[in-house]
Amino acid sequence: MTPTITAFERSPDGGKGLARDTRVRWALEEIGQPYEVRLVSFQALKAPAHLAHNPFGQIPTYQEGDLSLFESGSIVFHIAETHAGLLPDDAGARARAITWMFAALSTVEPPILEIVTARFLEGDKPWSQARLPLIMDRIRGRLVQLSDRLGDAEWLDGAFSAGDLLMVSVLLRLRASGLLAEFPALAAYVARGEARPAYQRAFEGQLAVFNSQSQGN
Ligand code: GTB
Repeated sequence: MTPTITAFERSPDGGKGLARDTRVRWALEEIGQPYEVRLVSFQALKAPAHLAHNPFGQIPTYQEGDLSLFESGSIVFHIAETHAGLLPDDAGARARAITWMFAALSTVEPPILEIVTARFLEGDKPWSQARLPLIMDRIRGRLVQLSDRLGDAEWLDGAFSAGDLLMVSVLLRLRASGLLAEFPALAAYVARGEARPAYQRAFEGQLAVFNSQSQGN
C-alpha cells in the first residue's frame, strides 16, 4: 500500500528542505518506496481533520492503510524497521543505529532548535540577543563531541543507517548559522548525506512543491 505523508503547502524555509517532511521523504527514497504527499496549509494543520492524525497540529504525518503516525523520528523508525536498508541486520549494530537516531533527536537537535526560539519566537525580548551566544556555545559543545566520535569515519557506526539520516537532517539546520563550517569533519559528513541520490530525490520533491506553490501566486 502506498503511504501518504503530509508536508507544508507552503514551507517557510523557501524550499531549502529544512521542514521535517524532508527526512521522511529521504527515508522513503532510500528504501525505494513510492509515496504520496498531502499538502496542508497552516490553517488546516490546526483543524480537527489533521489533529486526528497529529494532536500537535504539525507535519509530517504518515498514513499507510489503517496506520496513522506522527513524529518524524517515529515515522523514520517505522520505515526503517519494516524495510531493508536503513538498519543493520546484526542485533548489536541495529541497536547502536537506533541509539544514533535517538541521539540525533534528543541530544543534538534540541539545542539547535533553540536558535529558532531565540531568533524568532523570542526575538523581541530584551534578553534575546544576549542569549544567542550562550545557545551557540552549547551547540558547539555538542558538535565537538559528535565530531570527536565521528573522527574520519564515513558514517557514525559502519554503514549508512537511519541514525545517519536523522543526524544529517538535524545538522543541516545549522548551515545558515555558520556553525557547521566550524567543524570540517561534520560539514563533510553532512555533504556526504546530501550527496546520496535518495537525499537528492527527497530534496527535489520538496522543492518541486515549493516552486509549484510559488508559481500559483
Ligand atoms: N517533533 C516533531 C517531529 O519531529 O515530527 C516536530 C514537528 C514539527 O516541528 N513540525 C513543524 C510544523 O508542523 C514543521 S518542521 N510546524 C507548524 C506548527 O507547529 O504550527 C519545523 C520547521 C519549520 C520551518 C522551518 N523553516 O522554515 O526553516 C524548518 C523546520
